Amino acid sequence: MASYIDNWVKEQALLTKPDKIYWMDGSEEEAKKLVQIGLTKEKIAGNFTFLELNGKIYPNSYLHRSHPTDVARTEHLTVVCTPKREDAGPNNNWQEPGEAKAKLKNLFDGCMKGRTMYVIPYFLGRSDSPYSKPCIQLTDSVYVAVSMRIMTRVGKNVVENIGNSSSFVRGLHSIGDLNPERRWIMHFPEENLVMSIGSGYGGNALLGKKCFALRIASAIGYREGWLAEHMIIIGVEAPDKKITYFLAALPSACGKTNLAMLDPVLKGYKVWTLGDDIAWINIGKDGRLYAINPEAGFFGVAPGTSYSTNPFMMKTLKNDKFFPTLFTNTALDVDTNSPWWEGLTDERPKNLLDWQGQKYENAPDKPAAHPNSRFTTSIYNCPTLSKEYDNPLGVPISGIIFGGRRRSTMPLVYESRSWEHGVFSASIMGSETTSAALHQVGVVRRDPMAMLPFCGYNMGRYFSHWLSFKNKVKHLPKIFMVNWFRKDDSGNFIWPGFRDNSRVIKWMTDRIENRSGYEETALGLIPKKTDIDLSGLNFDDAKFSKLFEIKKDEWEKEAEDISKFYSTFGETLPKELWDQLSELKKKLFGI
Ligand code: OXD
Ligand code: MN
Repeated sequence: MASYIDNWVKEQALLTKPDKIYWMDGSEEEAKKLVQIGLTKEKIAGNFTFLELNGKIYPNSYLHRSHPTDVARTEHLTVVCTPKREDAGPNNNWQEPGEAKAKLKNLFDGCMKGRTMYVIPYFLGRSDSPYSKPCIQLTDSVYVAVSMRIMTRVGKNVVENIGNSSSFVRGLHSIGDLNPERRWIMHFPEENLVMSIGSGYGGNALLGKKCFALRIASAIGYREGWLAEHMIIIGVEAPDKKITYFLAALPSACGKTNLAMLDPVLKGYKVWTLGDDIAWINIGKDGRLYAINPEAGFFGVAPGTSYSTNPFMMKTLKNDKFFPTLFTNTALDVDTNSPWWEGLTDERPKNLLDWQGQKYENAPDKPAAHPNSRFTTSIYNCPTLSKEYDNPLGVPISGIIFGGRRRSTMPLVYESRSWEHGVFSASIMGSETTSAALHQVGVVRRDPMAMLPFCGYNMGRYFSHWLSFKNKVKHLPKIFMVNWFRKDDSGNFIWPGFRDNSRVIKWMTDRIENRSGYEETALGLIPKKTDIDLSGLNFDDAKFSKLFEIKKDEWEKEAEDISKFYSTFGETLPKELWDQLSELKKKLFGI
């Protein structure tokens, strides 16, 4: 009898009508063959999928230029399909599953004619982890197939693991005709199914990432009692060699990857990397929270990455342990045949092609690399990879950091007073938007837990789920809020950020160990100037206070905005959060 996998693949092939079907085994040899196909056969928007880069500078690296209208996640075309609208919640676009499938069937019908269908069996998490999930993605893009090998654990063992079970996550993807008019990223959480058509962009097309590891997995986690979060995982080693594990949630393009590979300025401190985007969090046998990174690679934003902002990422990109590394929509330095992006070097190379392959003419408002240009590289290339990365049980979490990009209103750091207060603080997060998704850049939008675009079910219920851990976890982590991006009245960043963020993290580890002081504010506990190591920095009392200033007029607006946001969830928003908001208002305004 044919297995569920065979049957499902056959059904999708009957619908999409590819010329060939190819089952991936995840080997390096195979990856080389697929890259060769991208170099010489398969094209995107008229160009070969891959262009070989200078291996002496960036070994095993290839440049990919996407269709010019396909450069970021398209949240307005991303839909959660549940029988009841309320199950998707106001945080998601919604469509009834039957209607959605009827529309998609038309679009998928014959869409792979003349193309190869790649069958990608992959694990999110290690195959020997009790927390991992087996998945199958189908795609007609060799770029997606190669990217999935980097980002997940692709292998024949997945098919063996699934065997005759029907329990695997299904992802059907086609680039279609790349027309945004015929582009949809549709999720069916009740069937563990994703159908995505019309885009080859990472967040829309590598279904193991945002679609499955966050949207579908968050819905599974809600049903099964765990959390799928938009979080990095790091181990912070102190001079006494003790390692404290943290999770950190920041919205897209707010420096998460830099934080995941931080090179601390403080002597004796080290950061070990376990993940830069997604964490799956379970309650371990000892009653603590444990996190694994379901992914196996980095899909990071290139602009701004350099030897000064993130030396370990630069080393990762030049490491050739794992084949291959991809660059997408960066510029090309013609003289060295290597990728280039704004911020990589102080001086722009003379002879540049822009991200679309055109000769770059210097224009201040037109960057050479796309602002959302990316690199895709294996986590095993990372020199700061934690020894615990391959621990199937994950690492025990002592602190959770939430933060956003705010030029005002939010202090550099505060610690929450309790689990409920921490969940509340994370639920009111806001951040200025960036270019990781297509929308107006630089406006504040509420982005609870940095999950607004990624929570695959009603966020009101998601907040209740978070609150419920209070009674299920024996040693709850401390929750901290950060904002590295506060500006002074002249528009300059007050805090230096980057490597100096380690000073704030040191305060957090000291708070976890109960060896550091704090001061109470309306928002939560903040460090006094003497509680935080500012050695070597020029911070007088006035400048330090600016980092923590709570301005009533800003908070009046903020509280109103939060109330409006909360109201959109109606009955599903837990009462505890409204209570927390009232309490905050009382503390801030005395009412
Ligand atoms: C990402 C994102 O690509 O959050 O990681 O947009
Ligand atoms: Mn992300």
